[in-house]
Amino acid sequence: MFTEDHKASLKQHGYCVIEDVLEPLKTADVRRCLVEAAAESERRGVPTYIEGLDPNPNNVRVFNLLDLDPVFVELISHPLALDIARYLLDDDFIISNFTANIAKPGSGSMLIHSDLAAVLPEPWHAPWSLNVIWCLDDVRGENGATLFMPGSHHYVRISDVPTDIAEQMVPFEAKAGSIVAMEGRLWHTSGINQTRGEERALLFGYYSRSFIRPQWNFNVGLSEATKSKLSPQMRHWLGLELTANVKPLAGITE
Ligand SMILES: O=C(O)CCC(=O)C(=O)O
Repeated sequence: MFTEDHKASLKQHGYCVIEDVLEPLKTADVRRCLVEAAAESERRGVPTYIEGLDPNPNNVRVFNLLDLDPVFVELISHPLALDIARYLLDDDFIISNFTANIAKPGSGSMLIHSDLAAVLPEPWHAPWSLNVIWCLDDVRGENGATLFMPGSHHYVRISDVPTDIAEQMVPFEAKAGSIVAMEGRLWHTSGINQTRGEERALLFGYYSRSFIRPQWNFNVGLSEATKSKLSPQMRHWLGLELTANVKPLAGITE
């Protein structure tokens, strides 16, 4: 449940942790689907390691999740995720992307960034985007938990980012089955997985206000088979209709 405390934390800290969203069996099932999705992505020729994004291949990236298994369509439209999106972004949001990052032992940190800065030039005056992070494993500092900079959701410009930000970052802690909701302005990076045998699998459901260009072109990424199973509302959120990510004008029906 998305409580007043979660809302207050999002406002004050730029994130909140909501526990026990997925039951253990469901979490394990989604994780199994993710491992299969990573293999299927490779089979389709979409690599799971991107040079320049991560320092080495121990970060396994899975793009285009929505076309790889229906369970990911279920999660991106999970009522709780939608509640958070509506609260932070108003009713006027779109689905910008849905990806995964499995940090295996030996994985390193990517560039420190904010997700809003990745899609919108400064100044950043409002929380115009949101990442709903699905934790498929227990997440803690040692296994590469996402590191964030406390208070950084108040940075308006690049010049507000301290030069020693890397030394001040702290890890999210959350149990498998939790959601970490992180507003788009919070500066963060992936942690270093220092364990010997523990993987850290996270899904990143990215939502933004509709005036921002989505990160992923679902028109190209989704097969006709996947598209045919989507509701009109999902088609709108994914920009599959004529008006793409533009809020439909009164009088124009999609
Ligand atoms: O994997 C993580 O902990 C963070 C990933 C991330 O920030 C990104 O992919 O933009």
